[in-house]
Amino acid sequence: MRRHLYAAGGAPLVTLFTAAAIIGCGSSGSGDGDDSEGSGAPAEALAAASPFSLATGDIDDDGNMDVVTANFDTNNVSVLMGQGDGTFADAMLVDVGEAPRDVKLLQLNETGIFSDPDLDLLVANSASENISIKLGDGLGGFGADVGEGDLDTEFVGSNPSTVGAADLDDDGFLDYFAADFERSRIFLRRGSAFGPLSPLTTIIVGSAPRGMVIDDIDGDGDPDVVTANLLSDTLAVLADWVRFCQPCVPFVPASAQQFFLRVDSDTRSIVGSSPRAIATADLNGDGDTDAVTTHRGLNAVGVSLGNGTRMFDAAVTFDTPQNPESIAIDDVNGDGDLDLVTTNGSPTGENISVLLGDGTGTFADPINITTSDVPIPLGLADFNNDGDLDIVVANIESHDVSVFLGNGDGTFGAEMRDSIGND
Ligand SMILES: [Ca+2]
Ligand SMILES: [Ca+2]
Ligand SMILES: [Ca+2]
Ligand SMILES: [Ca+2]
Repeated sequence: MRRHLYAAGGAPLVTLFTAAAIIGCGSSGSGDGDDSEGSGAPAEALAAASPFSLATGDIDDDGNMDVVTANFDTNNVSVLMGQGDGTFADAMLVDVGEAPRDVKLLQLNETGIFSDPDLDLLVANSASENISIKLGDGLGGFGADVGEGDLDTEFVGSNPSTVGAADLDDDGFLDYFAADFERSRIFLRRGSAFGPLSPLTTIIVGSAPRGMVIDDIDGDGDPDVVTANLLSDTLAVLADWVRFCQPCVPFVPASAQQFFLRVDSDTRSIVGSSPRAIATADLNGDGDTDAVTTHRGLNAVGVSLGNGTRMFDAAVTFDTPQNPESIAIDDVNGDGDLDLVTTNGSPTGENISVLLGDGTGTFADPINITTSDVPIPLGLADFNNDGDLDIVVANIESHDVSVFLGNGDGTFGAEMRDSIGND
């Protein structure tokens, strides 16, 4: 199952291989290690922890899937080039802002004056309260900044936890946004040929947005932003993005006006009990996008079926081990039905769960994979090119990544570890 980030007119801008790689935008489908339900600051036990987020993609277009991790305590991103067998070459480090919490691999400058088809890095820095945009050279190097580079410190407020980019206003340029956990809002700037140059817009989304994804929830072909709001137990769907000038000056050409983005539809669905990570896909095959969220308090994932509007049905829960954190959606056993994979147990437990789907939105009891050293962020991709999806996690405690090669039947092989280069 491939997931798409949308460009102008709804055409796929870049195809990512896992729901977790979006982003989510936590995430992406992927969670990123924040354990403090109230403040948004990482819990004490994880204060020096790293890496909080990962993303997958073929950075150098050699057919082998690669991984990047955002390293909270070392203020950098590790670039791990896959070798086609589940292992990675020595990590390359890219400096970013302070305390990076989320990383996405996206094609950020497909359009514009510096356009190229290479995957780029988009990072939310929680302590420096900004985002980093690092353009890839298609070889594994990430250096040049786009637009305002590391952007100014006011870009994303007090605690950017997840970051994303999509062409929300359909002008052909990606728009940049991040969810601010503490201030319960999204901060965004419209994109331009030069990168994210426009004035800042803020939108309140619900209390403590913890997870965020971009997907077409209402089926109109345009990208919507969905946040999972930890303290209000809701999902917010932000749709119908329009640009507007402020102030609109008469007789001044549009090119000289300042345009903001506004959202004209903000819909909340109650999904219950502190949703954390979120991922989206059509889980029951009815053509409508569905959402799945992790719920630590319930030790369960919640499946909220969509109905083609901007609302979701009440969540149906499926048990996981203690404290599910990150989630990814894909078909791990190759039967055509989407399955769920979670990491569980932070900050003390250590396992991964696979919940096989039956194509109706129902999931079987978890198959658990015992791990160590607190895996939190999660990705699914085929790292050894055998056609079977594999799992990659980043370990908060040991500061490395682990790959579990898939057997194609929902089971996975032994843990294979690789350094992320911050030893
Ligand atoms: Ca590669
Ligand atoms: Ca559906
Ligand atoms: Ca399946
Ligand atoms: Ca594989």
